[in-house]
Amino acid sequence: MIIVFVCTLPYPSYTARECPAKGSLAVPCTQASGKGFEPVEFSAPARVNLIGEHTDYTGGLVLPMAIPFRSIATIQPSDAGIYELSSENFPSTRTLQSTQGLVPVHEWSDYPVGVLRELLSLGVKPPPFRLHLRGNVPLGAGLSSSASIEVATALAILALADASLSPQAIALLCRRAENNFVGSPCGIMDQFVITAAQANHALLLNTRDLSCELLPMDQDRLAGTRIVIANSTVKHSIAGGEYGLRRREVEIGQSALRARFPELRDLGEATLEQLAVCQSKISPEAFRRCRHIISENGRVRAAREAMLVGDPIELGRLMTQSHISQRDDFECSVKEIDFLVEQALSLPGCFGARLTGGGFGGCTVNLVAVEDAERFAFTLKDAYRRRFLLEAPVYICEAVDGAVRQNASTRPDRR
Ligand code: GAF
Repeated sequence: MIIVFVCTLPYPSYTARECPAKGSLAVPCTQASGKGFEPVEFSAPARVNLIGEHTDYTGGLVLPMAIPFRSIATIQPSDAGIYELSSENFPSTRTLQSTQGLVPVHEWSDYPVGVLRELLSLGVKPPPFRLHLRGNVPLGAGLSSSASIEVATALAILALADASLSPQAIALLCRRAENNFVGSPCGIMDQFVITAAQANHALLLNTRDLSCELLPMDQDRLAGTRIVIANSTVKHSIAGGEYGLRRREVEIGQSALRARFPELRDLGEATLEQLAVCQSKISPEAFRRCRHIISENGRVRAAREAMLVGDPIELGRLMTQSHISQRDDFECSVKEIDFLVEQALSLPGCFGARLTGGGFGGCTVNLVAVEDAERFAFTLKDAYRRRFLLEAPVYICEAVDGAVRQNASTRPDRR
């Protein structure tokens, strides 16, 4: 069976738009600690990155969009005076007698508890609560289930505490929770797009200064394409060692470049010529990792241009180049993912294909002509089953809005 998610929403105008990430996102809840408070729900999407991989921890560019899988956080005050966290996807409930001395216990609840701790450190004081999480984001698939949970949790706790923060501040807070509490060395891409995304747009983010731009997914011939995601079901984890190892290699290369070229703030500004000058100072691995990052930033800039003129051929070509760079230079692909990419590129209507997300498993993202998308999904799944005896769920996605309060009649203020 092909799992297909298609979300059809009206198309906005065909220009890049300023990204309103600095306005207030959380909806204050005035009945927060009073009797009769109805449980409120906050829903955060998953994300897929179109291009710009592993560039978000060295000041580079990323181009993700939000996709219609959701994490939903339901919150209500607790009469018992304790904090209770539960999840539909995991059997254990975590109970906190107080918010003092929170420590990780190395299971799912570290994500919401890490968010709670970061909110407390900003002076947000929620009353005791019951928080329940549910959702359908595939776990360990590189589609950002953890950031989705973090953002939904942050919005829910903010509402209960009658507080609000900008999407940007929420994204930064959730990343701190993941870096400092969960212990996973991720960048800012996932949390940012999950808070700030807008329907029918990809979000171009400069991870150095968090400036961003919304790029239409429906410009000219791009309107005749779909984003198709193929899940290898090979589990990916950024808390695992490989992601951190790659990050350290990149940072070693970045330090060598900055020592030689002090005007460079980070790899996001470096050129391949500057890297060549430093080649003898760094290991061959660090050189290749940095070559991926620097060339990938160039591909993201070119992808922006391709999107603005609605050129799926050029956008697809850049995506495929990105995959080759991840496979050969960054060495974060696996055989199942390479197979999915090779098969995809041999199928009618496919403009480009690549590994998306942290790597070492997870999903591919493909740009496919709309009239070929269903057949593409079917054929790709079939080829994967024959080769690996595994089912690869395939999702046909449109870009959706970032996190929202779900059961309110009004949308969060995004100005
Ligand atoms: C994971 C991380 F969480 C992101 O920050 C990013 O580095 C990505 O891998 C690779 O581009 O999703």
